[in-house]
Amino acid sequence: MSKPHILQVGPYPEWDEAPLNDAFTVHRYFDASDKESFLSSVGPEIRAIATRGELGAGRAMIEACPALELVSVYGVGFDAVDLAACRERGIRVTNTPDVLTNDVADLGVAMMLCLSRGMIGAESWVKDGSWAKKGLYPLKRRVWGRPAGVLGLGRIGYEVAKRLQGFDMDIAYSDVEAKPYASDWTFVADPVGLAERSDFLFVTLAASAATRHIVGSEVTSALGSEGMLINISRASNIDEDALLDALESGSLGCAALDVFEGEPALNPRFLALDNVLLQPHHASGTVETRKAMGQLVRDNLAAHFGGKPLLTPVL
Ligand code: 8YV
Repeated sequence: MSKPHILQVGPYPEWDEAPLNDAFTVHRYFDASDKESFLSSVGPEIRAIATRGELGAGRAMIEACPALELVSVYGVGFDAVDLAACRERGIRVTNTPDVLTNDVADLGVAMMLCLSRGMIGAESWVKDGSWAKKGLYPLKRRVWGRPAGVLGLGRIGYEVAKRLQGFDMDIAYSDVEAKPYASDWTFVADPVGLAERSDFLFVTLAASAATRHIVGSEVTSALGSEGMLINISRASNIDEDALLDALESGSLGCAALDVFEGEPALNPRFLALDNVLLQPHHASGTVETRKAMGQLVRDNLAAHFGGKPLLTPVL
């Protein structure tokens, strides 16, 4: 039996490539120099798209594949997949929730600690000889016991809040409604109100049109000149120009960011700031989690082509 043809939008770790190529005839979009003519030549054969969270699949790609049945996303976020285009044609969509939750939460909390305690600068202090020449490293701010807010108490937000509990923090969260499983934490419906009572604000919202720029100048001002914003979700949840203005003026204390508009080509204004911790969108980037994500991408593809229920359907 001939193998189903799939379009691979971006590279995966090497351990995913062999099993993917064994099971499918894989067309590597990211290797094509002329993407448009590549799509018009292989598009008619494509029955599934295997993509990554941040790469997704836009309408033009979906429309270039008239026989498309499934988009399988390596990532929990599916905001870069044109769901309307998929719905119109009954195309199924899957993602990789759960398997990455704990690692993403870990990185968020690690960024908070790293930035608050000045660990990057402290390492330079050791390596460049400042410790010996200038003496003690400047004092930084404590984390434990301070008020923290979690904007979006889904799977990842919940795991962040659980970890913050270990630091005896005073935890509050915003979501569309109070969550029955969060009775230990304070519910604050309004993100500005949440920011007002928080020294650290984690953005853990699934991105959508409804959450676009939910963090803007009102939220950053409410967080204030001593506050820290931590984003491990999507850049679109934050008005990046407003964030940069706030960081440059000092109306927001600092920010720890794993995601950026137009990444990996981030706004150069970020690079000139010393009150940021910048990370290359790697919150799910552990060997263990990435192996589980790759397996789930393939399991969803196999379930679909085997006529079985999808494991983690979005649509
Ligand atoms: C990326 C992510 O998919 O889960 C998500 O939504 O953005 C990430 O896990 C990852 O960077 C791999 O490309």
